[in-house]
Amino acid sequence: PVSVQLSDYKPYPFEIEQVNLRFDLDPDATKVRSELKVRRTGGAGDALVLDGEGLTLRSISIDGQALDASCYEQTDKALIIASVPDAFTLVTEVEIAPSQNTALSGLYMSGGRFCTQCESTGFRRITFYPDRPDVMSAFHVWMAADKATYPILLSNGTPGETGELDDGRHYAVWDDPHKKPSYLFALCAGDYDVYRDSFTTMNGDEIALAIHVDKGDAERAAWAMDSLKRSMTWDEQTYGRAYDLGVFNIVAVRDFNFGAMENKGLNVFNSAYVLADEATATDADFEAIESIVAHEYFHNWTGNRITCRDWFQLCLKEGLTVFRDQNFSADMRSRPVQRIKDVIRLRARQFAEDAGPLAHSVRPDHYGSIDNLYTATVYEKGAELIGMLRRMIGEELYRKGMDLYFERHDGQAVTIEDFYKCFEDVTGEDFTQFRLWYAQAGTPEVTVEENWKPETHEIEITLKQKTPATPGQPVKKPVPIPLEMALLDEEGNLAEWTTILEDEDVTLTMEMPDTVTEPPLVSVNRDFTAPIRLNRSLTREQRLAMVRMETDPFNQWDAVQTLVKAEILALSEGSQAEPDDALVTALAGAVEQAVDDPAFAALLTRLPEVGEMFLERQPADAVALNAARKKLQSALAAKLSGFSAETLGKPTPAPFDPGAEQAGIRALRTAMIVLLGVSPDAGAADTLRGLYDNATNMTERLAALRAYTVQKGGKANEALADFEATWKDNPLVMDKWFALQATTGDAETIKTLAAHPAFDLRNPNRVRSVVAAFTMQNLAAFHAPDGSGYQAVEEIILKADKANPALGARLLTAFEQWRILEPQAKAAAEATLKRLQSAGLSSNAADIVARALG
Ligand code: BAL
Ligand code: ZN
Repeated sequence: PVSVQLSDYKPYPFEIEQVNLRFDLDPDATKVRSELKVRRTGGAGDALVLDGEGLTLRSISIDGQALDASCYEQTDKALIIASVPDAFTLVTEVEIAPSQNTALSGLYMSGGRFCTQCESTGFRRITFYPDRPDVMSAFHVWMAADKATYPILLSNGTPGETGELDDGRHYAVWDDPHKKPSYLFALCAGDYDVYRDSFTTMNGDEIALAIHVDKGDAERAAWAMDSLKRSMTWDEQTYGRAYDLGVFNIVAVRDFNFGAMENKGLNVFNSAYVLADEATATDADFEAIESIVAHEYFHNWTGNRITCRDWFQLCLKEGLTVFRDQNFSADMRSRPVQRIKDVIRLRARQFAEDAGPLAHSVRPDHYGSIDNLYTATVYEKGAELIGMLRRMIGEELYRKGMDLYFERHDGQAVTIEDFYKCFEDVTGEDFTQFRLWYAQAGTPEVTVEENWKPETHEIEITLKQKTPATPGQPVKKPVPIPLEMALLDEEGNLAEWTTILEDEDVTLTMEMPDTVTEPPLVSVNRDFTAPIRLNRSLTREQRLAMVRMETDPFNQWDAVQTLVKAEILALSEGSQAEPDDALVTALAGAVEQAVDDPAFAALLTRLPEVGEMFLERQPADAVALNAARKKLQSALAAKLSGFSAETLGKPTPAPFDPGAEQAGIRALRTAMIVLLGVSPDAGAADTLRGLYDNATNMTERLAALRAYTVQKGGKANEALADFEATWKDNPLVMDKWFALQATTGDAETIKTLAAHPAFDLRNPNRVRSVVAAFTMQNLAAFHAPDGSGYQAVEEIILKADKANPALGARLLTAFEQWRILEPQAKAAAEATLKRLQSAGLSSNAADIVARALG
């Protein structure tokens, strides 16, 4: 695709003062009438250019006068009217076919109901419009549909008049008083069950809350509703932001490209992130629902009231809103555990992206396809940058800066520069160098060198930074890196401070009291203050001491991770035949010691995934890493067998509660179940089968089934069939069934799953449950040296891409690491990418493959 450049930005030369939309809904032929009140704000000679794709134009008029075909030009992407007055009303009528829309962008059908997805460029598939975020307007919507099939008609804002029409049709009016860009438009129509509640804001306004779900699913929306109300309270208490409409609607749909979408007053959610109860959802699901409901709700201020000037600024709303939802989750649960989980995700997804051919900066200066910019870098690294900002200026000034941002830019479409200007104004500081974090791709590496001087009781600490080259950015400048640091001995912290590493290197000299005769341990990047990779040449003894002496929970966990990674590498490379017993004993000891914080103890048992090991040493051999990981896990299982029996011997908490306390206990129980899956104990399989049969919640049932499948291999079919028979009518649970097999099986498993009658290429959740589960979480099979893993998914990806380019492109990102693989897998991956490239991909998918091969 042609690259779009940030430097080419020009304001739209017209203001759209009001948008009146009229929808006659029909799955095969929906009529959309759009009336735009337009006023020129740019040059007298500027043509009116409206985006539009796949629209059948039925009529067009200006101020009531039909336009002759010679007055306008229609291309496959736009409607261009060369000469227009300075102020006028444009009316267009178009026809679209939602039932044919498999891209799930624009207006489409899901489960027999109408729904929309307009971010980023879906609105142009509904009507002709300047479909860009800096054109903000007031929307008035009238819609009509068959009443029996579509009894509920929803759009943004507040509901107005409703009534009956001829032929069994009815209509509804919605008005959104807040000006918004087209990407926040939404419309849903169908027959739903509704879970209702209400919320009183800090201003005393009563808000009607409603979650619309499939028939029979209403009670499964209770947790999402609870999460919504807690989010509303949190945003009032933490950011002083109240909700601003009388109604807040959520609609759950099964076919959805994103996790959810923040449309003004009408959030549309992937049903996976709405529906949950103890029988059908795991604790991870409950946690994801809580954070995604919060994320979409928080967008109301960070994204909707203040939006992005252009899509290059996507991180302005996404990074900031992820930062907000992560802090909400930390407040709802355990802050250290949340931090560790956020970092696991960042390292697994964003660090990999930053180190590969798809690396891009948090605010890129060009893109080929906007759909491909919804990345871990924009979201997760974007969130880390806000976290660093807050650490550097402190909570109080951060809040002041945010207050100023909300006050100064309410109702505007702005840039990263506008955002940082608010913080410059409240702090008096200059953030020019800090903004390099937004412009430079790549994960900075910080090398730490220590020099203990026993004569003077001084420790010299040298910190050096270097950001590796990334595609198109061979040379990087130093960025400001805030590092929380401490010096530790057996008694605890000797000193604690924050260093901001601004230059390429700095040497700090710390003088210790005379009583300190041994070199203290240097604790760096506590709480993962900066999204960097640390290079340290510590001995195993020093690292073991770190596990024992660390006072920062993140760094204690990370010290364990570092040791474990070194062990997996040694085992995978054959420099060590068996896991080191001292290490396994220390690890098991750390787990047992953390038993009072079961969620943390569970994290200590979690060994780095194969993908997380890829950055440790290259070329990466997924098969060898997987075998090594399993060996270590098995040794840990043996070491913890007594602890495991004790943990699992206690009854699971009842009655079920999805909150952090019980979830922590279940996390430790499921960690023990995972270990049983690789336990050398002869009775492990039977224990797992018992745990599966007797589980009272999906968290433990699914964990037991998975571990049983790992233990029994192909002999687990009976249990898998039992699960399928029980849950065949629940698509979300069946997604888990597919994913479980895709993550534990091989290429043949993928072929079998793809041939299953319930495999549905049109449903992104189902496709992801097979393909993404396999390519992202089963790397030994995906990167099999004979190329069988690639072959297993190639055809499915091609077919998925034909129907849904956003999905096809996303699935292809799994190939991003191909260059660092061992030679056989590397050659097979390259050949697959080249075959795909010549097979006729969508432009979204072609963009990913071209960059991957680049
Ligand atoms: N805006 C797209 C979905 C999300 O990030 O909330
Ligand atoms: Zn978002």
